[in-house]
Amino acid sequence: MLHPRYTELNKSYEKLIKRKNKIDSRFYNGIYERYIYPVLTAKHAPLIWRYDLNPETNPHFMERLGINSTFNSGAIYLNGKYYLVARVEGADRKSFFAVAESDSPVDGFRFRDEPVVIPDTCPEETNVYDMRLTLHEDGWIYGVFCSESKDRGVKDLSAAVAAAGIVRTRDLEKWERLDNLKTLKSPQQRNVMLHPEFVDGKYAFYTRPMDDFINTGSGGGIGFGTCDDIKHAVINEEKMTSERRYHTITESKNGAGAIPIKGRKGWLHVAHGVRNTAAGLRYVLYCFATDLKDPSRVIAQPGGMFMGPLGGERVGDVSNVLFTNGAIVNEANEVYIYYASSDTRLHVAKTTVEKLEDYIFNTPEDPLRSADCVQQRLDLIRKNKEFLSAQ
Ligand code: M1P
Repeated sequence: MLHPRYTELNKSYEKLIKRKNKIDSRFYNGIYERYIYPVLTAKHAPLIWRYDLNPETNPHFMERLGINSTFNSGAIYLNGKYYLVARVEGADRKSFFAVAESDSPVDGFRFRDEPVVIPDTCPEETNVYDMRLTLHEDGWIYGVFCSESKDRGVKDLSAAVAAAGIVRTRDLEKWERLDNLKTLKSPQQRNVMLHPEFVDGKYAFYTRPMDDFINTGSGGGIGFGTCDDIKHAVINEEKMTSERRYHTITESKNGAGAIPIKGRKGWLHVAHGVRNTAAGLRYVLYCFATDLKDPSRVIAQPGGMFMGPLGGERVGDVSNVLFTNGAIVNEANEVYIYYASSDTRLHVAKTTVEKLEDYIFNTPEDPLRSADCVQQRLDLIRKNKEFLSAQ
């Protein structure tokens, strides 16, 4: 017999999954629209992941395996369906991946019954998270994620090593694990993603060289490198693309976000930038474009942030964080950016390829100094005054 609580919880679960999302009319910037409800939360985790339904072994109907959060999600559009491969974090702090799918880009995401099983080929791997999904021109869907292990070389208990794990699949069901990426000059890597096209006949990755697990140290920003063999990927040389800069939103670190979107003028990137504050690290999203033929070369980078945490987004397990590792472009050229807030839940924002490109190529660059910022703003104000007086 089913516990009466189950029926009750199941009802609210179904209500949550079927809840229609709405554009948040309180927000406007002309660049994108935000939606009121998150598309995934811890409550979207199916009840069968959390409860033992058998009253004989669970007479009090207790949650046996809690879910803490569902956030940073890879995203892919296949045969008219929207798929998210979310980072799901258990109450035990370990993350795993799970596929949620919907016919709509903004609501209705339902997790498949079982999480993704990644071949367990690295015995030292403790945690996996933040998968970026690339539908590559070679026909495979690749997932590049952070594979974290304990750093046994130092005494500090919390010292860890981040590497880029690589899997591939045809159907988001069966996953083949390839070797972790090796970058000969960078001791650690996180926020690595595979470019969707071959570059000079090679597989191309955006990387994020780091000296340390948290601090990037000498790592100057988002790197780029190519390799011949995706099954045993080795990058000898990383070029810098979008660099960290003093007194900007990328001062502490930055990292690739969603797989680049092919625009008319360039590859469009939505990445994250991090600065340090008295209240801790602040993560925001920012954009840049790289050259269509040479995707290592930044050709436009609007100044400042594209999106920062607002209202309730500001609070969570790791507060003051917006992060993305997935966006979808559908056949109408609508762009859905799946962004997580404060390492707790996943939201969606909507724009179009045309608008994103307009934003990236027509927003002024960061002039890097207050005096020049004033001048930049004065130019805008004076142009507007002239325009208004001509009306
Ligand atoms: O906690 C904020 C983010 O921190 C990391 O990002 P980065 O490597 O740029 O510091 C990641 O662990 C990410 O998952 C997390 O959201």
